[in-house]
Order: sequence, then structure tokens, then C-alpha cells
Amino acid sequence: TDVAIKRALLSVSDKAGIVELAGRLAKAGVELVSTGGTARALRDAGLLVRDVSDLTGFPEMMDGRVKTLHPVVHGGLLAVRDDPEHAAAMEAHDIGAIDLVVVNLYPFVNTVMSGADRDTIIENIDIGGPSMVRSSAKNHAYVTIVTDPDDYTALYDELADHDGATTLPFRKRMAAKAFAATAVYDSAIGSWFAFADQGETFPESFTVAFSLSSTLRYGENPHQNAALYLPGGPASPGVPQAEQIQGKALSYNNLNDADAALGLMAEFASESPAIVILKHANPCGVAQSSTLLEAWRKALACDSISAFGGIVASNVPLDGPTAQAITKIFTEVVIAPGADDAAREAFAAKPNLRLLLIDELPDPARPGLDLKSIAGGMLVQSRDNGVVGEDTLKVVTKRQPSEAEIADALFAWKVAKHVKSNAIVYAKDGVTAGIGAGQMNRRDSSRIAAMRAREAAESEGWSEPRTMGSAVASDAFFPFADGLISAVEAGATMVIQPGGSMRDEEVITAADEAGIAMVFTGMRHFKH
Ligand code: 93A
Repeated sequence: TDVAIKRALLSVSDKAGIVELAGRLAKAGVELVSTGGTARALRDAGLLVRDVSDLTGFPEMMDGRVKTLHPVVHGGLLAVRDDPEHAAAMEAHDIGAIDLVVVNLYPFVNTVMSGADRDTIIENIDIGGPSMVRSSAKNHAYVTIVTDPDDYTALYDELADHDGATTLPFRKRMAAKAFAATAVYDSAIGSWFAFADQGETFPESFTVAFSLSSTLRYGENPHQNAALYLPGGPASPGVPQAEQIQGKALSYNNLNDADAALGLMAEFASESPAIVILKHANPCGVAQSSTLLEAWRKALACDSISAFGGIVASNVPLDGPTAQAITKIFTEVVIAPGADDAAREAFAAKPNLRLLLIDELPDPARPGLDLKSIAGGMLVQSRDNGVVGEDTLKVVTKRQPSEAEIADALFAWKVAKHVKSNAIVYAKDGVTAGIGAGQMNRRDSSRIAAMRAREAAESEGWSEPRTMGSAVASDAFFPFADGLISAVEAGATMVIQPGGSMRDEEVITAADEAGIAMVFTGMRHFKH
């Protein structure tokens, strides 16, 4: 089943490494056939190449749209060599066998990403290339297909080890890769048509191809296998690309948590320095201050127990003093829009700490889809990009909130949006005072948040918990007055919540009786 390579067809957009490959093949006595640009590159390097047009008897035409789409090419690729009828057809139509095909496709994704116009994008849909890839891969019993320049070395080794021939296992492996490559390519085109060109949110059907980026040590738990896949198609606009500066490889949980931390931090873009400390996808301390170091100290004081082994995000580039302070406690990941030399030096002393830098924070209001797998299917929704501003708040109590209370309420609201439901967040002076996450009823979340605040006061030696005089945010409406009453008991003087409960009147009355202020946002932020 070894097939000696006598004739190769080379047609590549990415010409990296092609001259060297062709040179080695030529030296081994392989006949080279190529399309226009590839042939030119090889001739420029002094190699002898035959044009595909010479083989087909047709010129490359229609701006190159028709180059290799010809029976002489596809017959040479698809013929079952030991089938007498196929052999007779080759003979009758003067079709020569092609043993090796090296193709990589028009750069469709890069063209989209470059912001090119529609006509240019359409022109970069490769038709002839994938056809050759598919013909060769189908006929891998005889034909070797190489679609990835990274495989040229493997091809050299294969030919060297087998006296200028390839083995069936090698051809099979390359064929599998080839079909995966055309599938990824076509899905990128399909999703560009559906989402970008037609602007549909929920097309009839769609394929999103993801390519393996890396395998991870394990999943959420050590007995689970895990990997990171990245879109084979164009990345969604506004998605930040993080660069890992140092530290151990990111784990499944690190990636999940870093994503959550960044999502929350993005709410504080272009505001005064802020720090998010996050654990198990929930924030455990968030603070804003005049300096980043102060913000760190305040965020840590919210819940210094949970911060152990946490994820830290900042909204401004990291400086030396803040980095020094962060390294004092065990931290898994730090993610920020930059770090100065002193900060990098401080982190370098903790080689296990994973430092991720991004160019800028993403826009929390950007559009996009949110996917979640369920058994046997997938739930798709537009991402929660709702942002509430001061002008959309509706005061529903007799008492009007003060400016400071409104600021605290909006701060608490931004954090609550990123806390698993049921979410209750107390905040005062730009610092979270207590966070209650993931409970099945709102009153328990409220109690847990208040308890956290009491414990923080104890361990920090404060005279009273920070919930005293705080604003409290609830991600969804209070269905009963009890949740609000327990917040009042914890010391809140201001409530921010969506409103919309059947019992809103009851809840408003309780607020008025307690003499606190309350605003409705009209928007809910469930996150499960
Ligand atoms: O426009 S095409 O879809 N029509 C074809 O017949 C065809 N044959 C090869 N594009 C075609 N190709 C592609 O041309 C290959 O996939 C490769 O990406 C590119 C190489 O062209 P050149 O050698 O002229 O640079």
C-alpha cells in the first residue's frame, strides 16, 4: 500500500516553506505541477515547474476562479488506479495520475478580519482548492494530501523513511486532517453569511467550527478530560485577546474564572482604578479607589478568606506596589490591561502565578451570542449586554436617594450582574460590603452577604459592618418584603432592584416604613 510520489500538484496561498518543499521533491525526481502564483514562486527560486494550464489545455480564467476545476486534474486525483475501467478512462482521456497534493486555501477568515469589502470577501471563497483537497482525501488509498504547512516536515520524514513513498496510515492521517480543514473553512463561510452578511441572530441552522487550541490538564475535576477550542472562523468583534506573560499553563477553571473576572471588570472600563477578586466564577471583593493599591486593599478586606487562590482583575495597568501586594497572598491568575516593569518584576518572583495581559477591556455592551450546552442540545441567547445608567433609574419610595447612595447602588448593581443568582450585593463608598451568591432563595443570599460583612468587620477590626448605610442590589425583584426587610436589618439605606413583582406595592411599603430609598432598574440580570 505504499505509493511512490512521482508527480505533485502544489497550489498554495500561504507560500511559507513551499520553495523548500518543492526543492526537496524536485531533487527526489518528483514532477512538479502548479497554479499561477505558486508556479511563479517556484520558478523564481530556479525550480522546473509545469503549469496546470499546460496539463488541462485551458488557461487559468475568470480572474483565477477557474484554474484547477478540470477533469484532467480531478481524474488524476480520483482514479482508482487498479480498477481497469478507471485505468482505461485515464488512458482514453490522457489523464496522468497525481500522487501528492499540497494545497492551502484562499485566506477567507483573514480577509473578513481585515475589514475587507463584501466583493473581496466573496472573491476569497476558495472553490478549486477545497475541491482538490476533497478529491485527494477521498482517494487517500493512492493520493497524499497535505493542507497544513506545519506538516511539511512530517512529509519529508515519511518520504525519507519509505524511499520516496508514503504509507497508508500517513495518507489516512493527512486525509482526516484535510476533511477537518475544509469543514472548518466552510463553516467559517457559512457563519459569515448567516451572521455577518445577513445579520440574522438565529439562522435556520448554523455550524460553528472550533479548532483545538490546547488540551488542558483536566476539566472542572481531575477525572474529567478537557481542552480549549477557539473559533475556526472570524473571532467575534470586541473579544479581547489575552497574552500569557508568565506562570503555569491555564487550567479549565482558570480560564472560566478569568473570563468571569474580565466580564465584571469590563463594567468599570475608563473609571477610577478598580480591582475585582473572584473565586469560583463569583466575585468575592470589588473596589474602586483613587489608586490601584488602595482598590486592592479594599477589595481584599471584603473577604480575605475567599480571596485565597483567587483570580484578580484590574481595569488599569498594574503598577509595582499593587503587584507586590497581590503576590503576598496566593493568587492563581492576574489579568489586566497592561503591567509596568516594576509590576512584571514583582510577579516574576512568583513563577507559578499566571499573568495575563490584554490590550484593552472589552465593551460590556457589545453584542454577541451566549451558548450553553444541555444534554442533547444547546441553548443560545444574545449575551447579557444590558447596561443600566443613572437616567434609567426610577425612584419608587417617598425618600429620594442621595447622590452617594445612587453611586453605591449603581456600583452594587454592576457587580450583582456578574454574581450567580440569586445575587445580593451590598456596597458602600465604591467597595462591596457583602456578596451573597447562588442561593435558591433571595433571603438566604441576603443573609449570607450580611454575614460576610460582619465577619469582615470582625477580622479587619472595624467598629461596624460595612453594610451599615450601604446600598443593596438584587439581580431580580424581591418577590416578598422579607428579603428587603433583612437588607434593612443589615443596615442598607438604599435598594436597587429590577421591580416588576406582583407584590411590588408590599415591598415599596416596607421600604417606606423603614425610611429607606429604593430605585427600580426595569432590567433583570439572572445568571445561573
Ligand atoms: O478561485 S479558485 O476557487 N479556482 C480554482 O480553480 C482554484 N484552484 C486552486 N481557487 C483555486 N485554487 C487556489 O488558488 C488554491 O486553493 C490556492 O489557495 C490558490 C493558489 O493560487 P496561486 O498558485 O495562483 O497563488
